[in-house]
Amino acid sequence: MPLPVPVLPEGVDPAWLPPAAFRAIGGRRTLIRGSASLVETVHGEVAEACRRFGGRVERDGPDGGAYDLVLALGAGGLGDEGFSCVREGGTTTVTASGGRGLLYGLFHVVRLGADAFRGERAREIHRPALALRMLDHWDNVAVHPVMGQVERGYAGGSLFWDDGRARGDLERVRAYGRLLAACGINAVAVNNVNVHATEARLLTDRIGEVAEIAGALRPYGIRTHLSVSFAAPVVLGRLSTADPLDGAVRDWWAQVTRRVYEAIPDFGGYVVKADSEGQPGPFAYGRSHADGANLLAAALEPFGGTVHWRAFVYDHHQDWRDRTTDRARAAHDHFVPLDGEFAANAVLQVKHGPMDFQAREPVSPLIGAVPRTRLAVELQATQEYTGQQRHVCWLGPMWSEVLRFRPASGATVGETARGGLVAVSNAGADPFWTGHPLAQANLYTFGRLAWRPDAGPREVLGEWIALTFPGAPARLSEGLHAVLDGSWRTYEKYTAPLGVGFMVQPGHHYGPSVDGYEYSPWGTYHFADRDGVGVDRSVARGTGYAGQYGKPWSELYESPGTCPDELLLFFHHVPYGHVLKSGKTVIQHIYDTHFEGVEEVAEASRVWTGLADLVEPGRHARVAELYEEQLRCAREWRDQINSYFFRKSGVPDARGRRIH
Ligand code: GCV
Repeated sequence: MPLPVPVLPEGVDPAWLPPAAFRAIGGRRTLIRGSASLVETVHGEVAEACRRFGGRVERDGPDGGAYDLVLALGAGGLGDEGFSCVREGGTTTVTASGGRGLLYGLFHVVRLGADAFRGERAREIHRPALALRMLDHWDNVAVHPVMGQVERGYAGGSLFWDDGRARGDLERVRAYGRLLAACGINAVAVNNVNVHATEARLLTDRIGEVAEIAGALRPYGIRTHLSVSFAAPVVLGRLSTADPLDGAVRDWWAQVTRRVYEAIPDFGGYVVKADSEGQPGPFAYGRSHADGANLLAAALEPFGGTVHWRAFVYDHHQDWRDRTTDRARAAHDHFVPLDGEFAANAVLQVKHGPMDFQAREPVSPLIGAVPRTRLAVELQATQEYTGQQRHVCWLGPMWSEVLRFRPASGATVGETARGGLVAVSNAGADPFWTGHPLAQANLYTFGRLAWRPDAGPREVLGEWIALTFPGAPARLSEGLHAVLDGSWRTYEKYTAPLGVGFMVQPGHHYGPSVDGYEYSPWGTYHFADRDGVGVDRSVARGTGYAGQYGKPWSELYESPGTCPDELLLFFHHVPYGHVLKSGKTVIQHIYDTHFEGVEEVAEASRVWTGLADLVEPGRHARVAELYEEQLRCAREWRDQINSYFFRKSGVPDARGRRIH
């Protein structure tokens, strides 16, 4: 039986799957062949396209019929997720070995649109470069008094949890799964890595609710994962210890995990934040993080599950006076000595930068430094530090730079992420899914880059535009490129300069506060004084962080003369008069970029205004309104940063502009 396409609740935006995106598939004669549960999903999609746009879909018909499109299971060797696509003699044929592959093949045809049915197409084989393409939701089941329902969520409440339990009506979750499948995502962790008391119970007596969500996501090829507390044996099991080497603890995890698989046979595994920002972990028992991860890996192993163990372990009670402790060093210091000790089904999940999802950071030196460990790279689609989905900040170019970076090991980050690519989701119950309608582009881009980390981000953005705005005239797609393509660099220009990071308001992290974290315990300092600014992380004079990289990066980052401009203040404390490779002094660069950043936002807002006749009014108005806020906030950043550095340095702007 074809699985009906999810019906979106009234007023919810179809994002990159508006019905019109399927126009080219409707009006054709389609054959679907093979049986597997996801084939029914494919059948449902095609049947819906035919219902809207005409055409016919047949199941398991004979070869040789005059079909426009054949979607067939059968070919071996393509893996569960790969597919081939060819057009010969007037028939476009997608073949796959597994149901997921067939579904991805269908969405490939949707992306091709009418081109899929023109002329001849040589056979192409498509396979994801990374087996795991995952979203982590930082969703709380209950509304947390400080963090709200979704920690660092800027898109309304949770898609999964409402009123203290799993949503009764999971049609929206099905629709979410469909959107994710259409960009290649195949795994979702459904709760916050900060596991509070209510959420801890999802593992045991509330696993049924997780199973309901898993049931809604499954038809779109998405496996469900759960964040768990390392202290669960104590908190839930009433054991006196959570020591990973204790036999009773191991038995407890084994039994609980068996019950999880009884409820969710295709369960993906656990995500763990341990010994991090107050979460419990193995350090309390004098054990290593490999001991901790391997405990859960052993419980999951009989069922084919994986533990994603986060490497975000650092001292968040640092004394700001202590110049020897460097938060940036922490992940490498903790985990490199453990390389080779993790079980095969334990994945070390590493944030892409050494600090915390700033607008500019170097690539984490841990990536490429643990060759005997399966590593997943974590990105942040939710824009905690990049405008909180009130600012347009398309992160495709940043992620692409990260994924193409070659650590000393020689392979790119994308190739090194054998354990997968993960993003903290930016989606929620907001009618546009992502708060800012243009932030949908980040979610889509993440999925496509996880499928193919070497894809050109601009090309991916073009796909998103073509799907989201079917039949968009050139003026609309050019306008969307104009406001999105450079938006990350614009954001970088008006916020913290030259890689130094933070300077945000403490707690919620929105808007400027240059010294907001300067005397805090969080290890996020800029050290500005009257002479200069930046953190000396050199080996010769500083914290030694630059030495955590292999060559050539360790040498390049070591000296201000060779360090890339955009990371200069991350690696060095330099005088305001230091001349950058661009030929400007640091202080003049700060002034210029902050004036430019605001002008670029104003220009993007003007471009958007000019698209009013081409964009549906509700969407246009929402973005226009958010541009007003972005412009206000960018001016605030400009004036606070420029005034701060003018007051510290006493150096006037060479161009005589007003600095407050
Ligand atoms: C879920 C940062 C965020 C926290 C988040 C943490 C993490 O510190 O501000 O909200 O916690 O990262 O990644 O675990």
